[in-house]
Amino acid sequence: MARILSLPSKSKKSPKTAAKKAARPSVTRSVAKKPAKAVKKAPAKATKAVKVAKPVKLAPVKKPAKAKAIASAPASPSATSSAGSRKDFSKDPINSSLKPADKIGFLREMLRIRRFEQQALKYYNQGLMGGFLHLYIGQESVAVGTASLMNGKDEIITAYRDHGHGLAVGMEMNPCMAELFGKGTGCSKGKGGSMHFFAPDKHYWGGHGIVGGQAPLGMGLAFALKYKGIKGCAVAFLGDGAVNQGVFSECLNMAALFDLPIVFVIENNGYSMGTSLERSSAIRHSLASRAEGFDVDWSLCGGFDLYELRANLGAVMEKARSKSRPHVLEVATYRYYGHSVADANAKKYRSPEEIERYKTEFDPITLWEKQLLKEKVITEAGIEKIDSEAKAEAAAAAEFAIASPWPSEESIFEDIYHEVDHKTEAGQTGRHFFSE
Ligand SMILES: Cc1ncc(C[n+]2csc(CCOP(=O)(O)OP(=O)(O)O)c2C)c(N)n1
Ligand SMILES: [Mg+2]
Repeated sequence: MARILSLPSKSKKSPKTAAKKAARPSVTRSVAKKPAKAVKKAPAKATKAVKVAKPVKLAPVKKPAKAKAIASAPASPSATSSAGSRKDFSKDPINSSLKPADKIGFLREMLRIRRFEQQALKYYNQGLMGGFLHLYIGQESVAVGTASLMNGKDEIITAYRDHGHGLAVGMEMNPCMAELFGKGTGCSKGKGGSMHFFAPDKHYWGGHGIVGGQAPLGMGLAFALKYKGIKGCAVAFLGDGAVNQGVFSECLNMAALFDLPIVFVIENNGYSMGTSLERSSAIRHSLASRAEGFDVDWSLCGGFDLYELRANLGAVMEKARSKSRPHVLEVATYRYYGHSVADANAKKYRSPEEIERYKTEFDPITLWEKQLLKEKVITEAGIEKIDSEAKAEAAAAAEFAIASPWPSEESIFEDIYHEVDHKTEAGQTGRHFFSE
C-alpha cells in the first residue's frame, strides 16, 4: 500500500524558514496568477489524504548535525539592508588568511567573467553564434569563490550555465570565446558551444545540457577520488530547477550509502527557465532540506558576498574531504538576464523592479569592490584598471574567435570516443578514469 507523507506543519518549519530568509534577500516576486492557484490546490488534497492514512512509524531522527548547520547559516546582504547587522565573514579563518593579492585576484576573475559574457552577448545578438547562450551574469561570486577553494585535487562539474566556472578555474578566454563561435580553436573544438566548456586538466568536467545530468557524473568523480584514496572532494553544481529531477534524489541516496566526498551546490537563482521557485517546488523554505530524507547534511548561505560564500563552502568542502561524506549547500544567487538570450520573456515572469533591486543592492562585483575599498586593499583607479584589462581581454578574445577557422568537416567524426581517437592505454584497457 502506498504511504502518504504529510508536509511539515507551519510551526515545525520555523527554524528553516528563518534560515532561508537569512539566505535570500526579500525581493518581491511577481508570480503569474493561474499557476499560483494550481499550486494551492495540490497540498490541500494531500493533507486530506493524510487524515485517513495509517500513521507510519518512523525511527526517531537524530538531528544535531543538521540543526547545527542551520543555526550557523549566515545572514546575507538582505540582513544588511534591513537591520544593518550583517555577519562579518571576513574574520572567518578561511578569509582572514587571504592576502591583498588574493582578494584583488577574485575581483579580477569576477570582472573577467562579466566582460567575457557581455562581449559574447554582443556577438550573439549579431547572429554570429549558433545554439544557446546561457549567461551567468549576477552569479559570478559563486564560481570564483569555489575555484578559490579548490586544492588541486578537487573536481568540479556543472550544468549548461558554465562559462563562469570555466574561466574561474583558469580556462583562457580565447578558446572559450572561440567555442561560442563554433570555431575549431574552441575548447571543445567548436563542437560543444556555450553549454560544453570542458577542461579536465583544470579539474573542470563541464558543461552539461541535461538538467540534473551532471549530478550523477559528479558522484562518479567523488567515487573515483575515494577509490583512488585522493584527499579531494567533488563539487557538483545544480540549479533550483534541477533538484526536481528524480536523479538528484537517487544521487543523495547513493552518496550517503557510499560515503562519497561530494558537495552538491544548489545555485538557487530563483528561476528555472520562466518558472519561479514558488511555482516549481512544493517545499519552498529550503531546497537543500530535501537532503534530510537521505541522512545527508545540508546548509544554506547567501552567495552575493564572496566572504560568506567562501566561509560556508570552504567548511563543507573540507568536511567532505576529511570525513568522506556528502553535503548539500544551497546558495542564494540571482541571474540578471533571461534563462538564455533567447528568453524573450525574461522581464515578464519577474518584474523589472525585482531585477533592478538585485542589480543595485546585491551585485556580487559591486559588493566586493566596496569591501576591498573599505579594507583599503585597492583604489577606485585600481578597480578601473582591472576592469579595462578585462574588457580588452574579452574584446581580443572575440577578435581571435572571429579570425579562427571553422572545424574541418572530417573532424565531426573525431573525439566521439577520446580514448579510441588518441589510442591511449585507457582506450585499450577500458580504464577511462583519470587515466591521463
Ligand atoms: C532533462 C531536461 N529537462 C528539461 C530541460 C529543459 N531545460 C533546460 S534549462 C531548464 C531549467 C533549469 O533551471 P535551473 O536548474 O534552476 O538552472 P538555471 O537555468 O537557473 O541555472 C530546463 C527545464 C533539459 N535541458 N533537460
Ligand atoms: Mg535556477
